[in-house]
Amino acid sequence: MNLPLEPGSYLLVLTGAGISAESGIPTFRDADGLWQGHSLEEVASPEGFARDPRTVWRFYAERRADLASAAPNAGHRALVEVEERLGDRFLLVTQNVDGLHTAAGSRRVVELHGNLMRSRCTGCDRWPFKDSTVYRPNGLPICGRCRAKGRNALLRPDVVWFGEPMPRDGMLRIQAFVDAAGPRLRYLAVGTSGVVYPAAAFVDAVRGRGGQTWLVNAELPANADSFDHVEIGPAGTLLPALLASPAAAAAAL
Ligand code: BJW
Repeated sequence: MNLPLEPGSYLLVLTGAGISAESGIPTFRDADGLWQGHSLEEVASPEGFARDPRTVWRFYAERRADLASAAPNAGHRALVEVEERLGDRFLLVTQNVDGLHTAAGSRRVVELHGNLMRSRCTGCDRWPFKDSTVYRPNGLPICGRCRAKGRNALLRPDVVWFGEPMPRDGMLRIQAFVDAAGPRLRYLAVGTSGVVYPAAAFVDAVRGRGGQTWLVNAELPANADSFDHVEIGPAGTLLPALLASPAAAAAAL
């Protein structure tokens, strides 16, 4: 199938962990949804961090280490190509914190759940900063600025945990894009289980405005019934065909 992008149409894409699976990055819920026996809520919530910051930092340090050897795959690259055709009529919203869309060359990206390779302080308002440090298993990172003032505030990864709000600028950007697109909006969700809000509800918002909706996923997600078109399979294989330009799609016939 080819996703028809008539002249003037807009494409809003939502990606989840599934698009990075073929880059070797584990998804959250595919196996048993556990990390070393801990539930996702234990390692991805402010309450979990307050209770056991060492375990939470071990989870993120391990993922930082894994990311060092990961590279974008054909699914990421297919999204770069369609962005090059659509320009400002394209917006990519990712729930992933791995930065692989940007590494592939995507430019119009909203990182809805933050970025794994940034940290911020839990005690002061210093700006989030790039941080690829794989903190030692038993050490806890302390903010250097707070320490200089005699305080021991912990650093935390600059990601969005359960119960925390989405970045305001990102949500405003999505709203402005949807408003500009009006009835010319096309929506594509890729590699996401459709259980985490607000992202899981984007499809209903688009349909409520008369936009058409597509899904590419390895299996039927929780919100599959909300989509007009569903393709089941690996994103790295399906996306290049779905998003091929009309000329490329015709040549492939
Ligand atoms: C492939 C594939 C291949 C595999 N090709 N496919 C409304 C109703 C009910 C609950 C809520 C609601 N509104 C809010 C909530 C609460 C909560 C929530 O959604 N809870 C539900 C779980 C019940 N939401 C929140 O708390 C959010 N905050 C919020 O709403 O704030 C409101 C607020 C306003 C004002 C003030 C204060 C608060 C925050 C959610 C944050 C989620 N954070 C995490 C961690 C991020 C950091 C990190 O990475 O560690 O985000 S949790 C985790 O889940 C991560 C992911 O981005 C997210 C989604 O997971 P994803 O991407 O879908 O991955 P998987 O593993 O679930 O699925 C992968 C899929 O890919 C599978 O289907 C595979 O089949 C498929 N796949 N290989 C294609 N090759």
